Amino acid sequence: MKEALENLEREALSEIGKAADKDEFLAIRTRYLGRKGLLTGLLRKLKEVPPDERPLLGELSNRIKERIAGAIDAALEEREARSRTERLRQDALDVTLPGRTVQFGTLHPVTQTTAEICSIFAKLGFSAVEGPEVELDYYNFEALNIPKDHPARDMQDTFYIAGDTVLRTHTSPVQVRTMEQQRPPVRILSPGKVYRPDSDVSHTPMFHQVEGLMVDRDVTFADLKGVLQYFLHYMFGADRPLRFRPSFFPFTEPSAEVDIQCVMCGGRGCRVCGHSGWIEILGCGMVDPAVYSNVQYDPEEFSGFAFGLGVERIAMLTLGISDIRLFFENDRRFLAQF
Ligand code: 2NL
Repeated sequence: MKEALENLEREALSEIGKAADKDEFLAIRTRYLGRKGLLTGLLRKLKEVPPDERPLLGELSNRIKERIAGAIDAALEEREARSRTERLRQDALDVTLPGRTVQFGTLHPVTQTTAEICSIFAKLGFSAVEGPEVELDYYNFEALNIPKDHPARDMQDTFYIAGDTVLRTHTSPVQVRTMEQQRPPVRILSPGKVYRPDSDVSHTPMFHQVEGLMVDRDVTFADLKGVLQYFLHYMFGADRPLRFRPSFFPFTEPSAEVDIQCVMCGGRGCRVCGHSGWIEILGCGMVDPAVYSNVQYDPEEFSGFAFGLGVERIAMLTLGISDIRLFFENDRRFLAQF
């Protein structure tokens, strides 16, 4: 009996030594230690041995049971530890590796320039207003004192949607709509897209404008000059010479255009400024009384000025861009530079 028990232990330990995976260990446990297992089978024969030998054999069989169970547990634990170490080795994280760089987008240079223009005028109390790009003839032309036979209304200069509907050719209609809705004091900017059927090296059929309008009691041409000089000195530097030249627009009287000294050649003359040393930067003037009558403002009580400028042109000058078409190709190598 004793020998049989010792053989059983030896065989069990030898099988444990050879087992390859968890299932095999569990199978060994069942086969030797289970309720119908080999050890239980041997113990059943205990009643056949003389009673005085039973306690020792019982004790021996208990120790064998514990040793087999212990060996299985130890082997399972060792396997578990080994596979944990292997997993850790494979999942090793090198915290000294450089991180993956995140590619941030950038605001389009036209968007950046529009925002900069608006933020300079904001210091003077101007706030931005937006409005429709598909506009009624009335707001785009009629209310601005642009007569029916004016060349700006030509098919060549305006995208017509229908008889009375156009793509706005400037953002002035937003300002007319604002004046219809509120009485002076008015101090607004109207940034946005405008459309004209031009397409060549210096014109795109869609471009961006910022217009401004200030109407109040006692607003004079001196206010216009002061406000625009303040803006241009912020935009191009306080030492950049300016000049106001007389001009004409149907919606302002008197009207002027403002030039800055050429930023490329410093006034000596180059291709950018057409060898004049000056670059036209905006148009402006005192709002014509004919416009006030269309929005029920009393021209005896109120006066004001308005101006309009092209954003692409300003962006080209401040950012050193030579071709307006670059703005609309959306080449990331271009866009990522700003
Ligand atoms: C230019 C000229 C200008 C205006 C726009 C304006 C708007 C209202 C009333 C009167 Cl509601 N005037 N806008 C005035 C003068 C010039 O733009 O050369 N733009 C690129």
